[in-house]
Formats: sequence, C-alpha cells, structure tokens
Amino acid sequence: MPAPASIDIFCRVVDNYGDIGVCWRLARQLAARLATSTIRLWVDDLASFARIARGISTDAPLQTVGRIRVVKWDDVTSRDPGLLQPAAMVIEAFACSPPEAYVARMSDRQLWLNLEYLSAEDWVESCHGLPSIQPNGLRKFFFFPGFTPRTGGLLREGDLLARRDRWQADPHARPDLLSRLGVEAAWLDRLQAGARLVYVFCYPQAPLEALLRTLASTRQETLVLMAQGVGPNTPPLPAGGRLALHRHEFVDQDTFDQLLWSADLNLVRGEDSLLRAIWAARPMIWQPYRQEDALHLQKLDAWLARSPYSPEIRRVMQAWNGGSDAEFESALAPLLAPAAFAQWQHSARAGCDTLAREDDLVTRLLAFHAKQHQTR
Ligand code: TRH
Repeated sequence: MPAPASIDIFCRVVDNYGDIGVCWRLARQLAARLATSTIRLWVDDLASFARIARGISTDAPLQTVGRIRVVKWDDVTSRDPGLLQPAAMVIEAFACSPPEAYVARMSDRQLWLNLEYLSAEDWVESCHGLPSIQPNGLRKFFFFPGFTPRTGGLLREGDLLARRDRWQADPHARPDLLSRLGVEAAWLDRLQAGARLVYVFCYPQAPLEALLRTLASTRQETLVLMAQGVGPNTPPLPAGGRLALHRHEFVDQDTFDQLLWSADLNLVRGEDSLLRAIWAARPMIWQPYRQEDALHLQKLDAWLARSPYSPEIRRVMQAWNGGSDAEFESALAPLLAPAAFAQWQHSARAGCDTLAREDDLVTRLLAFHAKQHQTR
C-alpha cells in the first residue's frame, strides 16, 4: 500500500483538551506506523498541548517532539512561507480549516480530509468518506471515526492492549505511579488490601457530590483521584474517613492511560477519554460534552445502544448525565455490590475485546489514502 510521504494535521483548540488530545494521539500513531513519512502537527494553543504532552515548549514557533514537527499555527507562516508547502495528506481536525495561504497552494495531488468528532450515531456510516466540493474546486473528504466497520474506526495503538495487560499484571505499576502522584502511603496500603480506586474526569454539571455520597455509603474504602481543576466545587471530605479524594497535576497522555488502567471504576468525559476508558476494559461511566438541544444525550444513547451494558448500567450513565442526585445514587448503589460489579467488569472487558477486533482508525485512514491513490 503506498503510504503518504508527508502528512499535515491541523488542530484548533476550541475548548478543553479533546481537540489536541485526539490530534496528538493521531500524530503519534501515524509516526509510529510510517517510519519514513514527514508528519507535522499545526496547533494554535501550545499551553493546552503542554498540559497533556511531555516536552512541548509553549512559545516555540517550531519544535520537534519524537518524529513530529510541531508548528505553532499563528506565528510561523508569515516568517517562513516554505512551511506552506502542502503535505501529501492534509488532515484538518473538526473542520478547523487550514490557513488560506496553505489551501491556495493545494491541488488535486493532495488528499484532503476533515477528521470529524467521534459518534456512535447511525448517520455516521452514510457520511463517512463522502467528498465535499470546496470553493476552489478541490474535494475534501469527511472522515468519521466510529464504532462499526463502515466508519473510520477508533484510535488505538497497535501495542496498546498488550501494554495495558502488562501494566495490570505488574503488582508494582499502580502503587509506583500513585506514589509519584503524591498519594499517601496509608492509602497505598489500603488499596493493596482491597480498597477501591475511582478515577473521575468529568464536566462541572455532573452530580459529583452524589457520587461521593454513594461511594462513602458502601463497606469498601474508596480513594477518588481527580486532576486539579476537575470538579472545582467539590466539598472537602472529612479527614481519616473511609472515602478520600486525591488531586493530581495534569499528566501526559500515556500516564493518563495508566491511571485509567489502574482504577476500578472510571468516570470519563468527551471523546478521547471515552475511548481510553473503553480500552482500559474496566467499569466506566461516560459524560459526553454538553451540546445545545441536548444533542449530547442522543450521542450517549447511540453509544449505549451499541454497548454491551445491561439496562442497570445504562441507567446509571443516563442519571450521571442529567438525572437527579437521587436517581444517580439509586442507580449506582446496587451496581457497587460485589456480584453486580463483577458483571460490570465482565461487560467492560467483553466490550473492549469486541471493538479491538476491528481495524483501528490509522489502519482505515491509510487504506482510504491507498484507495484514493489508486482511483486518481
Ligand atoms: O477535555 P475534554 O472535555 O475535550 C472535549 C471533548 O473532546 C469534546 O467533544 C470537544 O468538543 C471539546 O473538548 C472541545 O475531554 P476528552 O475528549 O476526553 O479529552 C481530554 C484529553 O486530555 C485526553 O486526551 C486525555 C487528556 N488528559 C491527559 O493527558 N492528562 C490528564 O491529566 C487529563 C486529566 C487528561
């Protein structure tokens, strides 16, 4: 299959970390797969990028991290017009539109793709791969990630699940990481003795207090981990109790994955951490990014409809995304009982294994490129 000799990925950070999170994973996976291709990532917000990636300078107009050339979108083009030479494959993330001067240099020799947001909704299959004719006559193709064979697939590194399994089998991996993140020794001992670890990455609307109350009401001791800034209004928990909350500084994406592999229950948000929680194969609750007209609830329902989860597990996710505190508590409490939780663990593992049998997004992207190459 002919691989593209060069790839440009364009990323504008609209909000939060999902835009750059997806683009950085994509860039790294392409670099790992295509040893001889030149890969550039154009980003307009290096400060957000630096929070989730190691070695990113927040003021360098141009820098190389691993094999990836990172271009600070706004600064660089006026200083070095040579950068505007388009790559063979041009990926704009989430319809962010490359600079005009760049587009002006493009021709039908480039494969131009708009990488869209992940959704499990049915319409994605009929839109994936469609071209849209641009004002300059060029074709831009929609590339939709998705959960079925007729979509663009899901981002997953080739060795991800093997790395996860090694991590989960290593008795030192979790305590070493938690200790590096400042978790106190007494809690490391409790976790070793069977306390529960819950990782929470949620939006401010989530019923976080109801979650903490429910966790505190069970017999099992629980440590909740959250990044700084997440759930900013969380009330302090009584010291020395059965439930504790530990906050960590933002970590890079690989460490973030390890946190999800380490937890017994993951509460995640947006699209990138949804996927990473799926690949962690541990019980999880998803909170999609809030959209107007409650479109995010349609996204949730579409994903739940494709998930292996029981009606009880679906109910807890729906309550996390708009139910009352009481609805959430009454949905979650029975699922934390040992037999129900074991069933949840089983479903999470089965769901992950099913999806992992599909080709991943980068494989489908390169196949799409090869097909377009043949028909040109
Ligand atoms: O940050 P998000 O809420 O991003 C959102 C959504 O993607 C949403 O769809 C989009 O429209 C909106 O942004 C603009 O959630 P998401 O998608 O899970 O991205 C978070 C990224 O941050 C993910 O790559 C994991 C990473 N991360 C770290 O690497 N380290 C950390 O410590 C934390 C907390 C997150």
